[in-house]
Amino acid sequence: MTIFVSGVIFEGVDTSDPNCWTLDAYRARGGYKALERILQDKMAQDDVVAEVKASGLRGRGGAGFPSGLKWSFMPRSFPGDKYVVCNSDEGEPGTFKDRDILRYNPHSLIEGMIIAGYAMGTKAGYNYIHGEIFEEYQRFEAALAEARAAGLLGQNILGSGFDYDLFAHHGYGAYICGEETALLESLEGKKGQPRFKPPFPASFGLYGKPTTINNTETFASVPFIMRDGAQKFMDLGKPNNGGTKLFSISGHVNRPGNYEVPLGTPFATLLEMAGGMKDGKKLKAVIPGGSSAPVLPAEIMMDLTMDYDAIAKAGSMLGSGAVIVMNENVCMVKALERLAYFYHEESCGQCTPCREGTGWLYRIIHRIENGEGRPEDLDLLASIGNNMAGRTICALADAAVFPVRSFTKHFRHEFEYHIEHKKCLVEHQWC
Ligand code: L3W
Ligand code: SF4
Repeated sequence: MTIFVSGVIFEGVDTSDPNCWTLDAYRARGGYKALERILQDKMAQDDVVAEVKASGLRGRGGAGFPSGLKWSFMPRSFPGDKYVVCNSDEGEPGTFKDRDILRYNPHSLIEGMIIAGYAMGTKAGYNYIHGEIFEEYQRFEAALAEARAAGLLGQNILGSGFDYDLFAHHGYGAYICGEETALLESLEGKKGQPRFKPPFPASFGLYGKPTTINNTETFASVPFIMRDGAQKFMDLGKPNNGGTKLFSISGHVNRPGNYEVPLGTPFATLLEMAGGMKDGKKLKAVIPGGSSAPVLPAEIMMDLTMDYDAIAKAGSMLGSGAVIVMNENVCMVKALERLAYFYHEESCGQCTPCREGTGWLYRIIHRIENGEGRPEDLDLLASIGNNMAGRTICALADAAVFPVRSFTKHFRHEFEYHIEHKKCLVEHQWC
């Protein structure tokens, strides 16, 4: 179920209209006006970057890195090719927002990527789309064809002398290809494994050339900023947390779906928008930013606002905005077992602490869940986590450790009960 409230990207988009994605529908909503103005006025590249900086836009893929700052890293005087790349490899458990941008409003992404290409002096951009989504990939290709036919892509865009083209690339479904350097390797036709950073893609990216990678939602926010102004975008959110954010709400709520709301919206309001708790059950815990983000108990969540700083202060991450809601019947051992399996399965295997550690974490949690836990297991989990986090090429190992640490911190009694009594503390149908 997809429900959009209002905001920057989905303002005016009627998702029940099968043609809401088309160029005509996008233009009727004010689409491509920002690009036309930039090209007609021959706006200075630095001024475009400055506007994005002033908007306070932060990366919507997970890290929340300031987007304008990232754009400013692109070396202006670099003599060879440079690239803009969009990360539509949405694979984080709980996250399902970028696919709806591709499905319902693909031109917002295309316009954002053209503006980015102009601002950073590039001639080509690529959108890497997750391999497990097919209609969205086809929809994006169809939107690209419309944009090309309308002279919005290709040579001499809208008679401005600016040449730029965009290409879609369909991945194969590996979670790790959402890590930016693994994505670049995969785009180059190699095995999708992360590279060491630094060098960052800003200096050594696609084919070793300077590259700016942003998430789908990040690029799709740019047309609004360039049309309505940085200040208006900033004012929608709160200081250091400008604009709106798409939250993918899943789990035990009455109306799961995507909700675009201003950053800084109280979690309690978001929960209400999603219809409240299903079957009148009590809220037990929330993962506020996708499976890599530490879980928080209900009593902490109910006092929080949904923005990068508030969630970080509470000890978690806003991440990609995937809000996983768990009710009182969820066994936290079982939930963690499922997450641990995911990271074990998706580790690319090139770092020993991650390849071996994710397997150890999963097997230990699995035995606790299955009534074979040992008294020393919680200490063992902590020790393995300490030998993984921060010791690997990419953040997947950390992402596997964060849930283990947070689940065993906030819900330790459930793990202890499982170990001691060989059964579950909560009433449900799984363990
Ligand atoms: C140049 C520097 N560039 C940093 C760039 C860097 C990247 C961005 C952020 O991980 C997180 C991860 C997941 N010079 C730079 C520089 N950059 N310093 O800034 O970098 P970083 O390393 O903080 O993060 P990351 O590697 O992009 C992303 C978390 O997001 N996550 C994942 C979600 C997954 C999805 C999905 O499936 N689509 O969204 C969720 O929480 O764990 O911590 O561009 O190059 N000095
Ligand atoms: Fe691969 Fe894991 Fe190392 Fe990342 S941390 S590069 S996923 S082995």
